[in-house]
Amino acid sequence: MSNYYGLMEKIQSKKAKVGVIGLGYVGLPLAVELANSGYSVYGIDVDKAKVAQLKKGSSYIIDVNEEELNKAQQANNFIPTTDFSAIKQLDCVSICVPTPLTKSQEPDMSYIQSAVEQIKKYLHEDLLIVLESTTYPGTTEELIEVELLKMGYKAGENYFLCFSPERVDPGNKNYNTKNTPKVLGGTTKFCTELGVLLYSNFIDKVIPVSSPKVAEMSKLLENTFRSINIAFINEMAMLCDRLNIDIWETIEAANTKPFGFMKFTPGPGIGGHCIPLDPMYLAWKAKSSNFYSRFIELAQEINKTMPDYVYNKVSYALNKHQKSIMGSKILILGMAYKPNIDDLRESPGLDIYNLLEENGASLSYHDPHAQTFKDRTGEVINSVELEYENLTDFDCVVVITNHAFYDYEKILSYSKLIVDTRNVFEDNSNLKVHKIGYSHPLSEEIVNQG
Ligand code: SAJ
Repeated sequence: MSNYYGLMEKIQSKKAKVGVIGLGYVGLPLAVELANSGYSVYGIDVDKAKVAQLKKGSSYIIDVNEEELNKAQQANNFIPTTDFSAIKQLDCVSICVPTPLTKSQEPDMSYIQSAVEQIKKYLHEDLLIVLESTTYPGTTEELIEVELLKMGYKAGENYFLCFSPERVDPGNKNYNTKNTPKVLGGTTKFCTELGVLLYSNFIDKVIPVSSPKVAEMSKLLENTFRSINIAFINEMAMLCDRLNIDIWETIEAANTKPFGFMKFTPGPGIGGHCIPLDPMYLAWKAKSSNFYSRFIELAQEINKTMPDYVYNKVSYALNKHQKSIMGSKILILGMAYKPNIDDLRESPGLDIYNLLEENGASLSYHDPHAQTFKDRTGEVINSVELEYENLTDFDCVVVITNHAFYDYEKILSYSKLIVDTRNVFEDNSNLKVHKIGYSHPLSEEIVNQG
């Protein structure tokens, strides 16, 4: 029988030793928050360089400042290590490893499976295991509960098992690990209670649900909802373009409705570690249950076509000046997947860069945060220096990511031709600006060009 009450007391008194497996954008903030709330935390990662950097008190995660990291280490509450045998002495362990997609767009569970294999090596009675990695409903049961049962460990009896989805939004200055409400579902009532007790000691609001599956599904629902709504507004942008109606003005008008409407904005496509991937986990699970979710697949398809739409917008704009993509000097401003961060994962800017390059553009990019990337041929491309006065040298400037860094008045004043994918130039009277979700009526262009 479990020592449920003993573990409860250890957690409540913060005598419990807690481990975090995976020290990325989810695990490192979690580990530091846990440590600074008074727990002794082992941060376990397979990447020796990450562990070495952390040991030197240096953070590689935008949301973990070195002051917080050093505070945890000075209190001897945070021990970074590559040694999984630390699990032997842990009372609780959270798994925060990646859940990417394979090349065939299926869930890649290898990181979770590797973490579980390590836990199995050092498993002991009364360990509380919390999986945080975003995954399809049923993962906690299939990859952890079933596996440990084969070793004689029954969740809720001689160890405890929960799922609690991460809700980290990198770069978000308002929401962090501590103040973002956290959903948590345990395999049994005891599991849920212990998981809620631990997480409530360093997170402001913890929401218990009846099972790991509900917790797994809630995360995918959140992000699939977002993907579908972004796809919808992207499709409306392409429609409004065709109708010479400004989608951006239309959205602002609709957004005055105080109920029953939620604002999303068109863009060059969707990037990041969540929105392009999470819905595919749900679609895969649906398909494996003989359920085909048309919404999810259609949303992915529409979002994936946005780079082509932007490419065609650039081609249309150059054509108005009797120019072609081939041979035109084009500058992309902003390559990161969203403003004011350096993350290039799945960024649609990369697709647009490749499309323009494949079609013969003389291409450069600038990004104040994402200084370098590899193009489709694997060549390293570096950001150019930005001199606003030199924007006149380019046949077209394409705003892909609207970083706060940019002086948009200077961009407007010095550029000969602009394609705007973020509505940074709201005024439609300037014919040198072509934005997604709107097209100048032909009559206007003829009149204005005399
Ligand atoms: N995007 C649009 N139109 C929109 C919103 C986003 O085109 O109306 C694009 C962005 O440009 C970006 C992509 O979608 O390329 C994803 O943007 P995002 O704002 O969803 O940012 P992410 O990927 O960092 O999403 C995270 C998610 N957080 C977690 O999964 C824990 C997401 O659930 C959050 O809603 C989101 O942050 C947020 O609200 O900032």
